[in-house]
Amino acid sequence: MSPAGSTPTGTAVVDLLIDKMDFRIGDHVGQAVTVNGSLPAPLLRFRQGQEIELRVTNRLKERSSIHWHGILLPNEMDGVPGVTFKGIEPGETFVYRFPLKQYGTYWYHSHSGMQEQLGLYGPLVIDPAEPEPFTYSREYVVMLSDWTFSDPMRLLAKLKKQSNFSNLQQRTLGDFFDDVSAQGFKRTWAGRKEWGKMRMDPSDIADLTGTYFNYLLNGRPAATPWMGVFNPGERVRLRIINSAATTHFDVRIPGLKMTIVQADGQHVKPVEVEEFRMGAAETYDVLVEPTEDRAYSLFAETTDRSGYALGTLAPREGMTAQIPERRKRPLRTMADMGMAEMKPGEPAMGKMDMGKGETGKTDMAGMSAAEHAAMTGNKPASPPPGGMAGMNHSASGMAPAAPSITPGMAPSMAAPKSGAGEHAGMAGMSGGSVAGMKNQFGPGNSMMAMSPVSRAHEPGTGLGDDGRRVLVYRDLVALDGRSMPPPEREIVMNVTGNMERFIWGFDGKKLSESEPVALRFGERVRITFINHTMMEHPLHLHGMFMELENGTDGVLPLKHTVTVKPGEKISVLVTADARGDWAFHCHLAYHMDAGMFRVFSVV
Ligand SMILES: [Cu+2]
Repeated sequence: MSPAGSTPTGTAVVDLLIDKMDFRIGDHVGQAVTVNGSLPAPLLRFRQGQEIELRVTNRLKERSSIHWHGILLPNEMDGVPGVTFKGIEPGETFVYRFPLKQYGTYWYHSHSGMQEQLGLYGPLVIDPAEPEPFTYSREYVVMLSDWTFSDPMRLLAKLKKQSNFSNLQQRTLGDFFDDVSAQGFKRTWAGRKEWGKMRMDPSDIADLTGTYFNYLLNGRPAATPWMGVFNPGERVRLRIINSAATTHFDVRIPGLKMTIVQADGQHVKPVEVEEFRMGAAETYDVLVEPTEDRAYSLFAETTDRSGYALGTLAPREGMTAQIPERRKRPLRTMADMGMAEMKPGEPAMGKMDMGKGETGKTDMAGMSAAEHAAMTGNKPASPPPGGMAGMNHSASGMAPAAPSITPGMAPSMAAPKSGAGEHAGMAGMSGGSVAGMKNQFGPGNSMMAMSPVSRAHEPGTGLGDDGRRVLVYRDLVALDGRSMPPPEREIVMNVTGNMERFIWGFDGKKLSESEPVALRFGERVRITFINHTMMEHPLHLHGMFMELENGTDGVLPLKHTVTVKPGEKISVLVTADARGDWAFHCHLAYHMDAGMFRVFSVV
């Protein structure tokens, strides 16, 4: 499959040509950035231990680059303009050469501007030197992405400029709680219709949605889906890669169980699930065994439910499968939004729907006692009385109280496994001091996680409450026999944001305001992420794997991308065994561009 040639020394050589070409969906034609005329870029397939030479020629009118995502390689081969090299000028050829130390499913993409979203992403598969701990008779790469006919840079500008959306959202929430204090809950709630008239941004789930995007599977839209053929009874391996610029997907194949065998290219203890969430840039390899002589839908629903990518697995070409219904738009919970602490028996502001409805307007769901009970596992409280003591956002009202219920927890989130999610939550909505918590991070941040904890046992917002067995990070256990010394020190990285201004960063700072994070060559560090924002951020480290401290008793899974949930505190261990300056960033392209990016300097 790979277009590789080889040199007399056995080095695999591939020529890759970056260019523009038309990309069509239905009657719509846009300009894509392609490699060798293909979107996605062609599959590159090599063997572990092989030396490879990738000669990349840029035929665009602007600078370009290719980064080999998740690959352990010499620093100058990493392909990040401004960090590891200058980038590839128009007309220039850059030769990447490095040995492949690892096995697994990875991918490659541009690290320049928004070229990645416009098509410059492709799969990179490294066959292992050792036999794998599982067998299969057929395999497919499944690449998920989010295509836009808009200019992504203009979308970013719009997100920055249309801050009034989220500005409104923030002021409105503040106003709401002020009103609750002043006139009681009932009257305030009666005014909820007014809320519907206000324009509110769905950015608490996703910055950009199906309105702007077409979701693709192997470059094909849902209307004309990609198809993979199988013989009933065969075991099929799917190498699923989320190469979307800014979209997380929930993946399932109705009628089939999926056995997860690799995460981010590395073997894990097999886990059988019916659905799993993929943060942007993550990969999962799954085995499926379709036994029936029928077609199955490979359904990758966006986490905001605004669309889906679709594929078909079938015994013969031309067969179609039933397409699942999209689920209801998920609701961020109080825990996600900073209202985690409430006293039992009080009427709960159950959950708020901050998304745009089908009408483009906003509604607020939740609030019924029954719903509250469903979410908290508590008995239904008496009918919602007026007043919401404890819900005003003054310092006293929000002061963390004694052990308390968790109003916002969806049942799945309040899963009794460890109860850890009970205290996840944020204070805030505006800068300055909120809920008695001081905003330590300045104008680049607008919320504070009140008592963040690991949510590794939770499937994530809007997932896992319909009876399916869903993968959680806690399930991931590495298969390798690695045993590593404990970390020598801890680095805390606060994941921060100011939605009002569409600033994203760490510790309240954009990349341009930051200093590199210094690591001593060879040292072991624990990096603790505290997410003060209301969004998931898929955090990606270049050059080194992160060992995810997910609470397993087994060997920690290796990840190149760790999706940190809203209000979550979770840590990774890193051995600084690769010299040089390495990029570390949120893999949501719009967040990365807005500043959620750091340089890790290993010297
Ligand atoms: Cu992010």
